Amino acid sequence: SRIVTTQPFTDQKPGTSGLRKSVPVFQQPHYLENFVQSIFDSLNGCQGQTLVVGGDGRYFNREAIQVILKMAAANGIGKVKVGQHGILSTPATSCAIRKFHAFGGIILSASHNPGGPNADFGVKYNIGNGGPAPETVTAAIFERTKSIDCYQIIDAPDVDIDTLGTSELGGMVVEVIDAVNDYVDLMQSLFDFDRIQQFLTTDGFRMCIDAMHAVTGPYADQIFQQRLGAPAGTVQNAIPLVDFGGGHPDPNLVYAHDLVEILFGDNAPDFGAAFDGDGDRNMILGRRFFVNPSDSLAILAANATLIPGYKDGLAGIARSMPTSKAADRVAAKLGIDCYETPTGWKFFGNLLDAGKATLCGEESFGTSSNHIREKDGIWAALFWLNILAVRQQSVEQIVQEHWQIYGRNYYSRHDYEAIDSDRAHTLMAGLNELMPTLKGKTFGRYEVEFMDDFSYTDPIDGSVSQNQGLRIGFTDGSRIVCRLSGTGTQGATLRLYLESFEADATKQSLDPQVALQDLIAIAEELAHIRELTGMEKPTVIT
Ligand code: VG1
Ligand code: CO
Repeated sequence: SRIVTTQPFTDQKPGTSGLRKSVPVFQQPHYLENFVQSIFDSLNGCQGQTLVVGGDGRYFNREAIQVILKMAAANGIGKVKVGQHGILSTPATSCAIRKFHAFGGIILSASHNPGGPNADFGVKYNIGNGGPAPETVTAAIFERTKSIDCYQIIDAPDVDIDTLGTSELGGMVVEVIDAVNDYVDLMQSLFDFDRIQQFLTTDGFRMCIDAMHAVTGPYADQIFQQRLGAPAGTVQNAIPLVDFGGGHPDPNLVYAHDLVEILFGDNAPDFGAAFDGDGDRNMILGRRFFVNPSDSLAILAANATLIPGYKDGLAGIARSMPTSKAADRVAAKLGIDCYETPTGWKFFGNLLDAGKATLCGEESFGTSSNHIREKDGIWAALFWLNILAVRQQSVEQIVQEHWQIYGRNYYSRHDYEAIDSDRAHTLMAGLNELMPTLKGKTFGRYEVEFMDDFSYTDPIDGSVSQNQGLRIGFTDGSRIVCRLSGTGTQGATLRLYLESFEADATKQSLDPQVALQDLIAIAEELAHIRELTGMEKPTVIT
């Protein structure tokens, strides 16, 4: 192996989910290598062990995999299992790490960010439980990037990653694995495939699945069309493309417009689902009906015992702090705990490992369970389909019945994307200054009960994560939350989260933007968003 001298880059701090930068940044000489070597240098005892490597197929995926394979060999890794064609969805990677008892894995993805020569790329390290590295590990990696002066790599021709099977690379074994099969087997062990198949093929039920030209195409084709018998064409945009067909592979009402048009159009099907770049997010739609992700988590929890994999009930539920409290109401009724964690899937890992939570969710279109340690888009769609097949009701009916029983947590997130960083920090600092004085103040019918900067103490290992978002809580349980994104690559993205509760079933059918208009106005009054961002309205409203 060859030792290459290098100099540190100062900007290799992993964010909410790995290191994300534009492709040209990653293409700078030594940039990727420095980060990968910093990962290896931060792992104790990885020599001789197995790693899983794959990505979402975006531009630079294949090149990065070759570099990682040659560096892994030089660093004494025993074996790398790599997804065929370099493809593995984030949930499939988590599944593989667990199934093969690997030491960890490297996922190449910038998730919901666009791909292409001038778009984004990312690298994420997952630990042996299959989940994103916790903050202790990402902090160690970042520390290492600041002082790194050399990396190790072997000189060898590129490895064939398109043919299944095993080869040797500088003393390391490379095994090219089928990207889809292990994951499909896991799904089949959790859900009633026979029942869903019958539902999809004989009951006149119609659906549309949008893979957004990202990684879930092959998975969705295999599961929905091949195994469950949905007609060809059910999965659209099914071919993964390096630039996602020029789209923004983020399954929300703005970026998944193809699917939204179909589900809100004439002769709309009964069910729609879209997934993001790396397959860990999901958006669920009914006929002319949007399911808010926070509601989705609560509804999955309330219906879990209808699903074979969860028939014995849930140990607990966990949600990220900005996610609505709809899941808390289900947990209370079930007599189980509901945990509130900072944004980012890594914070669920300990709760899942300790058996304290079975289902987890984030308002950002993320839901999953203890079957892996990542969020899982296709899993969420299957969960919904299994519920629909058992209950024989529409998506809308199921959501409305849920609200009648538990009340409705009106919820919305407003994103202001790619705003000037300095302005974003000024805005947050201004809001922060209100902290000592806001308690007890009234705004119309809302009285401030507290304002704080969310801090989380992990109940398993006692680690503390501070500054996870500014929260303003009102005496009636309503909330305004504000934080800056940790996944963007251009300027800053401000996220404003709004929530109020409506127990009265006759008042549950408002547009959330209307139901939340007073809170939206209060947020504007306190944070001066329009003035400081220079934007008249958010880029994305969920
Ligand atoms: C966003 C979401 C967060 C999610 C993260 C990674 O982070 O808000 O809930 O876990 O993306 O998702 P941020 O810091 O931009 O708000 V993914 O699918 O991009 O790995
Ligand atoms: Co993702």
